[in-house]
Amino acid sequence: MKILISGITGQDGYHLSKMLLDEGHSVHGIVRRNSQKTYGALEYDRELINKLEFYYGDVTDKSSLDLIFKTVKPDMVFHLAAQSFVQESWSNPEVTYDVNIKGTLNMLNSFREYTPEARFYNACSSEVYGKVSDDIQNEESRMWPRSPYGISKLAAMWTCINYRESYNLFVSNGILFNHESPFRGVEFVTRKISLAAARIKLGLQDELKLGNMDAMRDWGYAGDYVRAMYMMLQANEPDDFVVATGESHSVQDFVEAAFGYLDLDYKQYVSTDPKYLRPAEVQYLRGDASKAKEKLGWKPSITFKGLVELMVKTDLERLSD
Ligand code: NAP
Ligand code: F7E
Repeated sequence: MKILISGITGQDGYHLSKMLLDEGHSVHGIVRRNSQKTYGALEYDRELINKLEFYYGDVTDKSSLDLIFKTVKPDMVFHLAAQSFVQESWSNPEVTYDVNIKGTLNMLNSFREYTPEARFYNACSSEVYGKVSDDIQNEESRMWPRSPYGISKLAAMWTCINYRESYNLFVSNGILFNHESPFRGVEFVTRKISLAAARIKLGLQDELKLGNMDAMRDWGYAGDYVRAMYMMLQANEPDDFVVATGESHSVQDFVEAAFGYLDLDYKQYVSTDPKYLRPAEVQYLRGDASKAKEKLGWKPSITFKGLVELMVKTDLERLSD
């Protein structure tokens, strides 16, 4: 099959394109032109870059998408492109709405125009739950986003549902809870911690400043979550699915596990800095993936401890090379 991925240079783009190539598909990615000609998370794997087809485009530029859809004629589309950093969404709300809402609308319109028989995955997020009303969140839980990012993901998700219902398209939303890996951007808290712990161990850094260490997240492994995306597009019907581990841990738990793995006493290095606090915080998330387990047969493969150790170990190895 021919597969088109927006956001291919991000963490999930890396894991997804690798998995789809292994499955024997031809993988095509939309990349933004940048002055350094870098391929983001894909830069860790030059061999992978050489197996992918790239097209310059931007999801805010509909004409660039039209050209790509016309050229590739994909059988499956994974729409991952987004301004994905929650903190940044308060300082750049317009870009966040343009890319995440209008960008999704543009992708859907090109999809509908050129490949209406194909299948479309949209990357929604647990940030739509925000101020949670249930101890564990599923597809029916109240959605009360707490950031411009969360609002944009809610609007994009409903745009996808509306296109599915209005035009009979195969469009599915994955409501994915936080998922991490050694390919995670360094501004997100898990990678910020794993990289800092490795650097401190090697004497390259002597402190780590964080924001709200009591925030709790349901952290899974990105490699498992891209498998769920693919399963959604192989199902008989389009639908919306929560993907999560069902466990919630605090930022503090992550710090303790990461530093503990390297036999470091985190108290000597970690402190808080108000500049990393958010105007409105999502304090707690824990997802119920029962529907994905029952209907898709999906389940996660890596524990919280296993994930932390994988990230710290990889950062240590990369720095030691
Ligand atoms: P990421 O690492 O931040 O990657 C985002 C990707 O979007 C990058 O390839 C980026 O390209 C691209 N992009 C940004 N603006 C664009 C634009 N205007 N036109 C075209 N491409 C653009 O994000 P991720 O962690 O892989 O997440 C993938 C998707 O899942 C995102 O939609 C995110 O919001 C969503 N999500 C993520 C999580 C998670 O825990 N990771 C959970 C739920 C939902 P550049 O390299 O050029 O910047
Ligand atoms: O923050 C707290 C912070 O930036 C997690 C994105 O992939 O997942 C991600 O969004 C928590 C928050 O991820 C620092 O306040 C403390 O409570 O790693 P994060 P996020 O905001 O949960 C969702 C599901 C997405 O969809 C998003 O695209 O950690 N925290 N201290 C910190 N966070 C950061 N970044 N940096 C700190 O120093």
